[in-house]
Amino acid sequence: MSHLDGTDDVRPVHTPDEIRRIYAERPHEADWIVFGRRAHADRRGFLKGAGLATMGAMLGATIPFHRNMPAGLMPAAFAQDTGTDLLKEKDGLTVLNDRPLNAETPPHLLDDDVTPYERMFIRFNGLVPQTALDQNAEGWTLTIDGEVENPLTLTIDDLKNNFETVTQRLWIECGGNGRAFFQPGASGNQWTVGAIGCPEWTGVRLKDVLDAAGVKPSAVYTGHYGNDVDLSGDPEKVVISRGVPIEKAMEPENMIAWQMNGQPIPALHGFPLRLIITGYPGSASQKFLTRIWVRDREHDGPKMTGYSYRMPAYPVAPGTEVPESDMEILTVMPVKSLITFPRTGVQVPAGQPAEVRGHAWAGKGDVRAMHVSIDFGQTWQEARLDPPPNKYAWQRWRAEITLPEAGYYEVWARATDQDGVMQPPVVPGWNPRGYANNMMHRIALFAV
Ligand SMILES: Nc1nc2c(c(=O)[nH]1)N[C@H]1C(S)=C(S)[C@@H](COP(=O)(O)O)O[C@H]1N2
Ligand SMILES: [Mo]
Repeated sequence: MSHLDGTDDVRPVHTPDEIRRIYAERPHEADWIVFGRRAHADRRGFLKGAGLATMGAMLGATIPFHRNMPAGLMPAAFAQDTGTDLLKEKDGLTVLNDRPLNAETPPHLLDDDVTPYERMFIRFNGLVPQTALDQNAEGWTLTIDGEVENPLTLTIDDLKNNFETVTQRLWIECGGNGRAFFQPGASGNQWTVGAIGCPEWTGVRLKDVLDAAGVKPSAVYTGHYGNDVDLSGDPEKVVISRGVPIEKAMEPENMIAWQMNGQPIPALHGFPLRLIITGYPGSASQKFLTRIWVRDREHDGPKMTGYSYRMPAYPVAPGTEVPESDMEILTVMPVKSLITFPRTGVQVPAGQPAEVRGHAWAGKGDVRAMHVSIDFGQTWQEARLDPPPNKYAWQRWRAEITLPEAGYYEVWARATDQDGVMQPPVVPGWNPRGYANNMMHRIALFAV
């Protein structure tokens, strides 16, 4: 049979937005609703007849393996409207992948002290959940269970009414930020320097909520869950579920947030609730938060095990095949900084002072010092470094440089953490998946 038989019956009648909504709300009837009046599944649940023809017409192609397509599974082609709608208000981000959606911010657009929505990087392992796209928080609950005396199921109002509300600027950096510079390269999003941002979050302390649940002495680790959906569309599949040691979870700066920059958390950043775990890779900061499972052992959810967010337990030569048993969980992010002004490649007047500025941060907490070099690291001048407005916010630094004569220069920027550990000039500690690259940021300047 030709799949496009009876084409007069198969005009697309739903927009991609409608299709996504129907699959989210009525998965069992979705094929029938979306793909036509005469659509019906056969005994094994596979779509055939006019429904299949409609689906083919909407895809603009026949489906050679249509016999294997499960019923009720939205075609991936409709699964996420990428690029257009979702990124509408984002400003100048570089899209690294559109399925799942991943986009980073060029460094010169990260100059704000508080990163605005428009310039906050986006990292997804799966699809943006429909609840977030619809800004629908109705009936949303957060469950705290596992190794606790009183398991809790809290509404957002419970969080707002029963715990102290706090507002803090907290940076989030993807563990894979800087991956693009590793040689040999690692698979995954080729983040350069822009998978970092420091918005202002409002919510409650994770610690207060865990205290209310009463963490048992047997607690070892947390396990975080959200309601985002796997790329396959399979609602049973957990996309990512990471956790942190219970001692880390109990630090007072971690938050369960419902606002970003004074507004409900936008769809792309975790509406309606997200966790913020300070100083750790961004993957610990679960978006669309529905559950925190307090565990009596190291958490083993998706992306917690194997090579995900793990580093070799010892230094290895680039390209080494490291056995899985020698991989350790990446925890505290290394000290790092960015030059956010001026933009790389611009001209500045020779022989005159010019301001260079940016931000510095460290997973351990405050950055101790900031230096810049205009001579490829021969000499260093100390920059003015502001204290953070609160712990785990990034810190503003400024330096005045003078490029002595016309020509090509590079500005290198180097942060030093509390223990005197500095950013390296070259890529540090090669690792199989390309995490935790904190090499110095540098920009090109032409003095004229
Ligand atoms: N539910 C959920 N939470 C998630 C992720 C995800 O894919 N799903 N990605 C994590 C990763 S790897 C990072 S770096 C941050 C990115 O946060 P952002 O997209 O708000 O910038 O979210 C984390 N939380
Ligand atoms: Mo990440």
